[in-house]
Amino acid sequence: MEQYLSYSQEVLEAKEKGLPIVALESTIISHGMPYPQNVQTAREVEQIIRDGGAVPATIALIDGKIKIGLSDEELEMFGNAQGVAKTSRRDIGYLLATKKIGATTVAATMICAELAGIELFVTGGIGGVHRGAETTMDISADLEELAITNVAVVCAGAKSILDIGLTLEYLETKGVPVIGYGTDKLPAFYARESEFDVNIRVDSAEETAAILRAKWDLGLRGGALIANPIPAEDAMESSVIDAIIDNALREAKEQGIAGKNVTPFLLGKVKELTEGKSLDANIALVKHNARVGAKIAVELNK
Ligand code: PSU
Ligand code: MN
Repeated sequence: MEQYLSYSQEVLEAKEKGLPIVALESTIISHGMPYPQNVQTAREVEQIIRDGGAVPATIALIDGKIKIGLSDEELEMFGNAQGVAKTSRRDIGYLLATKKIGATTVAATMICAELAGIELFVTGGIGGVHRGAETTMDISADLEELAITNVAVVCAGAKSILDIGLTLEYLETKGVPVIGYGTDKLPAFYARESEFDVNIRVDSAEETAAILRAKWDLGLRGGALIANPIPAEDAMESSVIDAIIDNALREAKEQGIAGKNVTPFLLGKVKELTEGKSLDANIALVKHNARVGAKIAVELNK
């Protein structure tokens, strides 16, 4: 297995010294945000994690290897290059064997983080059960990964391009803890709250780490979702964002967008229709998640 893993110097040293490490995904860079804000955000998020006393490990597939920790040039390439494959669980073997460049989704990043011995992963939003999934069967592989892979994911909840209620039902069925970080309601990404209750509320990193440790000590397989609301000053009005998401969903349907292209299409449309306001919110919430994620990683490492 080790032949497929390639660590950056920073992550290698962190492993040797037993420092807390936080995994980061690369699909958010290649397919979740436009250039150059994607690369700038990726760098700032890494720095926030360092300032929080942990070591960042951005994960991607390059030249037949799973890279754990990217160089500055590699971050730039993922932000700017054409034809970077959006890589989920099903794609990993193919991309490694053909030495193609792959940006890892939440699912693929969890797999690679577990292989590298990293327990905590910070991102913006996860995939979920899409609206209309009762006919399209569009359910993100991220949810199945949370069921089986032992990595906790800090996110800002689920955005309403998804069916939030069905996403929570799916996670409940699969036994995935949904932890509200300082909130009783599942956050809705751009907004601080949805109408749905979380499974557990926590108010500190210590408490979060204790829950994760007890679960894993018992051999209870799978991850956990730690849902951290966007800071109030960066949040968007639910009515505004919901109307825009409805428009984006209609366009996706009209254009017959399907499969792995659905989420990137919707994210791009939402950004266009909010004239970039959604991008500012997205950047702010990812940074906030990095702050919280670093704290939890430090506690988990104690
Ligand atoms: N949600 C976001 N930004 C993102 C994604 C989701 O707000 O960048 C990306 C993540 O990489 C996630 C993936 O794992 O989209 C889910 O894609 P799909 O719905 O096709 O599983
Ligand atoms: Mn899908």
